[in-house]
Amino acid sequence: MRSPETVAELRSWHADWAGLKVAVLGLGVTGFSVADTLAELGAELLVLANRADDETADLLDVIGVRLVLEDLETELAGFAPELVIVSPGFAPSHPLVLWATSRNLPVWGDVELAWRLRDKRGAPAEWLAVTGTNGKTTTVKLATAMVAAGGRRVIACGNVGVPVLDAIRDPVGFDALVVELSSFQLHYLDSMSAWAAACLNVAQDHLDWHGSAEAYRAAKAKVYRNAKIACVYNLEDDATREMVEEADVVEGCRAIGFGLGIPGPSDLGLVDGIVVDRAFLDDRQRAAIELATVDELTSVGLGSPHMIANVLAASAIARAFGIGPADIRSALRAFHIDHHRTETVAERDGVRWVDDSKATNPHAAQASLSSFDSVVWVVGGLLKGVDMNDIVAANASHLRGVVIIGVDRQPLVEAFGRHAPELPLFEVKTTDTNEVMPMAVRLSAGVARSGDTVLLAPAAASMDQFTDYADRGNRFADAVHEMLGESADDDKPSAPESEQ
Ligand code: UMA
Repeated sequence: MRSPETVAELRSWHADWAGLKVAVLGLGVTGFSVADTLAELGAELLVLANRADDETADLLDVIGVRLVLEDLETELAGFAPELVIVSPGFAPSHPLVLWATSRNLPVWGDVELAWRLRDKRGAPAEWLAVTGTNGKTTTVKLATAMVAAGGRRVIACGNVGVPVLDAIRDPVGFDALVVELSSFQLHYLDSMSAWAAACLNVAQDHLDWHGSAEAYRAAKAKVYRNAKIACVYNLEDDATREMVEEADVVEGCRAIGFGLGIPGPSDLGLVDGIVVDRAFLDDRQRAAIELATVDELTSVGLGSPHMIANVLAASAIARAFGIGPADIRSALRAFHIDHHRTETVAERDGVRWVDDSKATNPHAAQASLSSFDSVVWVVGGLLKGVDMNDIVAANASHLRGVVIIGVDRQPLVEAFGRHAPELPLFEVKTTDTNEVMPMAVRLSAGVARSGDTVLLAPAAASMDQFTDYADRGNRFADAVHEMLGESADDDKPSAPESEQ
């Protein structure tokens, strides 16, 4: 039996993983990538999960790894692992995780394992790490496009959908990985030393998983630990600045701020409608470099304040990695924003129908609510333990009406009763998934007036009634088109990258 100290010293693909007894918790995208990697390295594996889809279970069988789906705690104890690797869906309070932590066993996430194994192909890629409550995926895609425009080999991975272990094993090899990190992944990550690290913003989310707002913030703050070149933070979000101030970083690492105002030296920001870098140039006391204009951003759907903030953060990351201003500009001009992010799906009789299904928490929903004057708000889903009173109170004055969907409706009904008792309020009570959106759309149409926006910005996760946020958004758009008698959009998006 190897001691926790010996296991902690396994820091390379070429270290001695053979025969190491590893329990892998979960068999989704993450669990499979972990099992597949460690099988290649000759470890002795047991995968434990409450559920697994048949296809992944079959694949596991093909690579000769044992899976158990019942009596998990007994099986885990019987296996007596030397290391436990946890999928992000497993909260620290999960009985299997508690079993391991209470025995002082090393408990890592897949990203911790990937960091340790990143030298498979010789000189490892640098990591450009992005976290935050909202905007992660767009920022990761922007930064990836910028680094690629600069002629470097790069991949977006992590919470965006491609497990980091798949990226580090890719035969192509990369100069940089742009890694989207959720708070779950950060909780189980300790060794990473990113080239550049960014936390875009921090608002309440995932309190049920983390147990408290403090624990959620502490997980996010880990993105900056041991950063090498740049800690990118949001000048308009004090929590991100405080995280950078408190972080232990590699000597010489710089703090780079981004915000929508005029930038100080070492910041990126806006001057007269121009996106400028005042951080990555020698004469930053007196000069700044133009990266793009707000008009250019608007023409590719990146003109709203929160999108400009994402552009600034991505630019800071790319500039920290040595990408030139002309490459950043060309990446921005060619950028395509993903579906379900404040996407107008129809306009008829002065009413605009907008799908922001990606707004899976109040912070994201607030960003889109602020973009419209008079709104019929379609809200609700899995609230994840987050309080809805603030967002209801803050927006009551510019709502025409509200349509509440999802299984968790009561907290919303109460919040509206408290802060907007006069507002027309409708509940979609059906449990038939096929009926939820058609009903929500009919109710919205009944209350919307010319000049209004009907906004699907649920401020909640989708899994109570839909497969994921993309399914929720697609069904909304379909229902709108159906009601308006239009044919549905033919370039319908596929599965989402991540659900916040
Ligand atoms: N499982 C159990 N019991 C549990 C929880 C999970 O048995 O209590 C098992 C099941 O076998 C299940 C599997 O674990 O099939 C699922 O594992 P998982 O929930 O950790 O998800 P993965 O498929 O491994 O996907 C994860 C991320 N999922 C979560 O964090 C919940 C994906 O982000 C990510 O893209 C992927 O790793 C690759 O890194 C999703 C997400 O919703 C899309 N992220 C959240 C967000 O963005 O806010 C954090």
